[in-house]
Amino acid sequence: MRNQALVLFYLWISNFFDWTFFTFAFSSRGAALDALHPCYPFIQSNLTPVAFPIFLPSLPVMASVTLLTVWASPFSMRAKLALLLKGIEHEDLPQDLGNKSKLLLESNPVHKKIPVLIHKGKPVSESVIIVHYIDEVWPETSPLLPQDAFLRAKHRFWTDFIDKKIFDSLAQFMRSSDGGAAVNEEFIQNCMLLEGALAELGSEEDGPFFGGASMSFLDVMLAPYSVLIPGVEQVMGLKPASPEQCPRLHKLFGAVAEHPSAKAALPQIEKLKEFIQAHFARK
Ligand SMILES: N[C@@H](CCC(=O)N[C@@H](CS)C(=O)NCC(=O)O)C(=O)O
Repeated sequence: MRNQALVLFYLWISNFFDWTFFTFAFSSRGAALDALHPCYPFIQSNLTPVAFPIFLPSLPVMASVTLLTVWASPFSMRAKLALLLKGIEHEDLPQDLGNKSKLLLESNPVHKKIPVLIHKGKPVSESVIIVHYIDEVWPETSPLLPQDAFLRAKHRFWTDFIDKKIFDSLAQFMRSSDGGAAVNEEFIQNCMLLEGALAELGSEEDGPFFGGASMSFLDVMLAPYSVLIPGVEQVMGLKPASPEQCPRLHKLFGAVAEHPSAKAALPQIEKLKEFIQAHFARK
């Protein structure tokens, strides 16, 4: 009876704290006061405040946005870049794909792949879906998808093309045992198709990206290739499309290399080359 009364008291008090937190959070002075709130660590970590007095010493504090990553994965790079472009505070949890963590297996039980974005305890998988999610949940800063529905469809179409054609021809080249000349040619043709999309969708006057002066959804999808292509070229002899064949793509990759968020989200080419050498180079 006494225990039941205690539990009820905790429930009541935590609801009260929750209510006051949200009242503050959405007021103009609220943001500054949030950190003073006794339940702030729980709200940040998505642990219910009911547990506050009981479990505080034993609970791990997890950030409200966590990214399960592998630094060399182009798919992880996309998610990381979207978070950085939008200035979203987050924590990276690097994963060992040779020994998958319980957290990864539970967060992405279908594919068991990185990246996984965990937001307020809820996991979102697949890089394209993650970047969509980030853009929808944090729409104010650096909007990625265009307002216009037709242009959004175009971004989705070319994203699908990047994953099905550009990535696949690059992966086939890396796996080929005959030097990969035929698939290399296919890769160049695919890059030229993408060049056409860039000329159609991105105004050169506005800037180098699909989004003009700032990165858009398609730029985030494509950015990892600015390190991946030179990496595979320098380690495995891929022949990339020339600046004459793809002038806009070359400018876009140059601009990605200079972009502060991309610099932080993408690995150094030298480091990536070591990874490619160790994992893919033909013996
Ligand atoms: N379509 C997925 C691909 C993700 C993916 O292939 N991740 C790889 C690393 S680059 C992975 O986790 N592989 C682990 C496995 O296949 O077991 C996405 O866009 O996120």
